[in-house]
Amino acid sequence: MKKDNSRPWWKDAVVYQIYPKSFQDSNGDGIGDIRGIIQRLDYLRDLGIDAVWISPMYRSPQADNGYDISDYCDIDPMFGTLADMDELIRQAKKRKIRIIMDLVLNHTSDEHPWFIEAKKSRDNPYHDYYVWRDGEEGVYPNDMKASFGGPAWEWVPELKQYYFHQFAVKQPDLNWENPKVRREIYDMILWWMDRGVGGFRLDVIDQIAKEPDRGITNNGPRLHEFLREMSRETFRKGDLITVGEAWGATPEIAKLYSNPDGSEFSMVFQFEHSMLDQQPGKEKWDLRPLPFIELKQCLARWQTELYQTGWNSLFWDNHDLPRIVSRWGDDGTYRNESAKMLAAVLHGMQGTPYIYQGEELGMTNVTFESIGDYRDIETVNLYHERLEKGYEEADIMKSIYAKSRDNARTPMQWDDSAHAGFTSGTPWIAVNENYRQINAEAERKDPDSVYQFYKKLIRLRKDYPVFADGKFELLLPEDGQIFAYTRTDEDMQMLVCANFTGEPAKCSLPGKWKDAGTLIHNYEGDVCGDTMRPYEAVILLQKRGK
Ligand code: TEU
Ligand code: CA
Repeated sequence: MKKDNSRPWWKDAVVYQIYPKSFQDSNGDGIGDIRGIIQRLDYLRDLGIDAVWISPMYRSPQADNGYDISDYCDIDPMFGTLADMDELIRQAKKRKIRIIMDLVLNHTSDEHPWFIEAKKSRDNPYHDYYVWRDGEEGVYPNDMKASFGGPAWEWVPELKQYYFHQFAVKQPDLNWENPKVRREIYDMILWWMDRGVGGFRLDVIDQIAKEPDRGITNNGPRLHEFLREMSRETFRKGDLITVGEAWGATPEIAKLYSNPDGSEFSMVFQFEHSMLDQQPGKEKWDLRPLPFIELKQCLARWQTELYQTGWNSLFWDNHDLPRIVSRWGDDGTYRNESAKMLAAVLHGMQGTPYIYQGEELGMTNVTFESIGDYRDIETVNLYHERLEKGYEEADIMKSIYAKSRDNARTPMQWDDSAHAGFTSGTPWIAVNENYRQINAEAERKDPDSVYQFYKKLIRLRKDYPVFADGKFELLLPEDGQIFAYTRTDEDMQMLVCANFTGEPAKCSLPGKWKDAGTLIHNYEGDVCGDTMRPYEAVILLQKRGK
């Protein structure tokens, strides 16, 4: 199959996300580390991915598992050393895997030297690196709230000022209006580029250009000006993959982030689809069943709007989201079938797919008995906040079981030995009990496993350009069970057809395609019948003009 060489490499790439604390521990302290990642690079090569995005490993007090950085140019001792990082980059390169670092540029830790200085006096040269407002103790500048609970303002009595934090109290927001802050950040990015990093994921990048006095957090007026400046000063000097995390993106905004002229990022990582199973206008904890037809409409709209004008990331899971097989599949009877179905539906679309560690095994959510077993600051704060507000404990736990970020953060399940082969010590967060059935070693031996299905999907993307460039068209938009679409390029047309439910579904689409080739299918046997079995999914391909 002919490859279009004018296409940037990352349009044919598949990215794997590692949450380093939970991936592989190499020294028995119960915490995953860089040496552990190096040990597992051959596993990743076998899977066939092109790049690995690793959640932050910089020096950090770990108030938010590394999303609170106290030194951008060093590795936290918990994860290893800078020399280990260099070795990881080198070892990954040998296997043609690029390392994508997670850049947290909206805020630092309150233990960052900049903030320690900033807090010393109003005329300290670092004071203006952060966002301050005068005030009186107990009288907040306004009623803005922080993401992890409580007000977005924290009082510093010595200065008689508040600092602004969109996340935890220990995550003060940086002041991007200050050109010195921007210069420091660009120099730091260039320093990592020199070390051989292959790309960056930009944490909550839509929130950097805040204007708290007007209540503006994301999509501030100067956002794209800052991003273009950053890109010009840094990323564009190399052949990098850059991905901007943007909860507040619309397709219009995404076209700016991922403009094919390369002025900002390679692609956008947006969450519209992932908020559909929460009550509108409420929080993610306020559950509602997934409105399936809206999901189709939402994904289809992004496919259509970004066609040739932008580029999307494709993902179900990350370190902030519950496990997709538990969320929108069936982690019981049809775990294997539904995990594969979800993979096929996602990987058939246009964009760069992201696989979150363990997703390729069909890892599931956890239900820890007590809040004491949870580690995530967001989950723990939510629990106490809702108890205080008078919610029933059982209801709170129900939300946590469905949506806690710790669902994604339990250790990677490598094999059926103690602690799933993740550590020889005591893991920092408990292992999911089902590791004896669900683990990488077993799935690599089993030709019918979720792992093998993912591996094949990754391969298909490399073999058939229609995955990267085919135009998307949604079929059967009103069907309550079937998710079906075509992708069409100059030569080929591909059909992705899936039953999104645990009940048989009427669908004659694959039948009409009876002369087409089957690229992948999650059941044995024919696909030509007019009924699709529970969670059945197939991808068919034919020459155009048929
Ligand atoms: O997440 C952005 C973000 O908005 C999340 O806090 C989100 O609201 C929440 O996870 C939904 O449950 C990024 C990182 O991915 C996350 O891990 C960090 O905690 C956060 O930024 C702060 O850096
Ligand atoms: Ca360790």
